[in-house]
Amino acid sequence: MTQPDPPRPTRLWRNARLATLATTRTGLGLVGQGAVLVGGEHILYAGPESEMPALRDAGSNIEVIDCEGRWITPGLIDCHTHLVHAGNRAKEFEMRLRGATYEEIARAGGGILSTVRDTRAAQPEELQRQSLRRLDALIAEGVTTLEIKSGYGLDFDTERKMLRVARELAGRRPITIRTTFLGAHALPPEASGDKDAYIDQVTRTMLPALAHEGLIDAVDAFCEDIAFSPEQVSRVFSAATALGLPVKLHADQLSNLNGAALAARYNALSADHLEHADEAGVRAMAAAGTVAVLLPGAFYFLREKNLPPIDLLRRHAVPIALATDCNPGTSPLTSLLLALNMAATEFRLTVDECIAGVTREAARALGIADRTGTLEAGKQADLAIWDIDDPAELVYRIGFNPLFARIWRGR
Ligand code: DI6
Ligand code: FE
Repeated sequence: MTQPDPPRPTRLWRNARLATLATTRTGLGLVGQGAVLVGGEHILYAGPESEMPALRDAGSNIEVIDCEGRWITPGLIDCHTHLVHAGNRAKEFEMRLRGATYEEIARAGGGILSTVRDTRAAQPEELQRQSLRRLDALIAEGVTTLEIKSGYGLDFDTERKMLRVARELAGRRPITIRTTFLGAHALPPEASGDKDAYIDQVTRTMLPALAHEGLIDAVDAFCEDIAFSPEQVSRVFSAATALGLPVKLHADQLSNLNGAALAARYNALSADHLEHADEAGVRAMAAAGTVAVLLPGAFYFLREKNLPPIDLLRRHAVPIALATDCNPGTSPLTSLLLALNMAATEFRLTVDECIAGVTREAARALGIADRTGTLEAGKQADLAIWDIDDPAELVYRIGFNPLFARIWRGR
């Protein structure tokens, strides 16, 4: 079998400092005088300029960009969002300021269900319009890959509408979108309190049909007293696994229901939140290779007190990713850079952990580490170029965007 010709070099970014995040290097994989050579959509070389292979054709057709010493990182990856939804919950925010808790509002029919009402009522065009505004805010900070969950439909038609709108965003902007089916997010009002019957509908009707339509990259669930039990989540995960779909879980956010261990039992890509996870859960995640996705925006907005078990995650070498959790109820956050600062300030993550958490480890949490998340030959040419003097500035600043340029698949 003949190998296809390697792609021809098309663009070269030179005179740059690189944070490659390459696993073959330590820390951020820093390169002082670096270059990134791209052929079409893919990286051909990323490393010291002095070691770059000689260009064929004397570089005649290659566009050369002098970065003037700026920093290049992999394009950022937001691996946990509920970006597609209609309306907002500013009124509930005011109720919480007057003393109501998130759980109280949810039990009284507000919370997730109020966003379900708005999302069901919105035409697809309107849902797209509202979602694009949030998407543009993330793109402006160098995000090149984004996960989007359903879960504000809770009926077949609206879950499908959300997933379709999510997928269609990729046609409207230069970005990679990964869609996650979160049918088991909350119990819809028409289920009249029967969670088991609703889970039947999720596993027997919604999931197979939406998977058949090709709308699902992964399956998520909310494991919590106000949502679904571990046993109900298991049924969702078994159905997903039978369809060949990877799973992930909103685990141990508000209480410890052993969600981390449950996720690990199904070889989940990630277990997310984890404020109440214990050592048994962390051990299970380590053994299964499940990524811990930490969501400092939700921790901040709910004024949580329980920190995720950072030291246990480190001790057991569980990979840590970070995301915005962009959603109208617990994390109305559309800045991944701010999430970095929060993760450092609230969780005491190091700068290296923060930056790896929105690049290499976030790619791993989405199961696409072979395609993006680092500056390495063979990966997609997803780059962020920054006007900074040190990578720590990406974590240190609050509400300042130093992005200089953003490249998605070589463009
Ligand atoms: N956990 C969360 O933090 C969000 N969903 C979830 O499962 C909250 C979603 C919302 O309140 O609208
Ligand atoms: Fe979430």
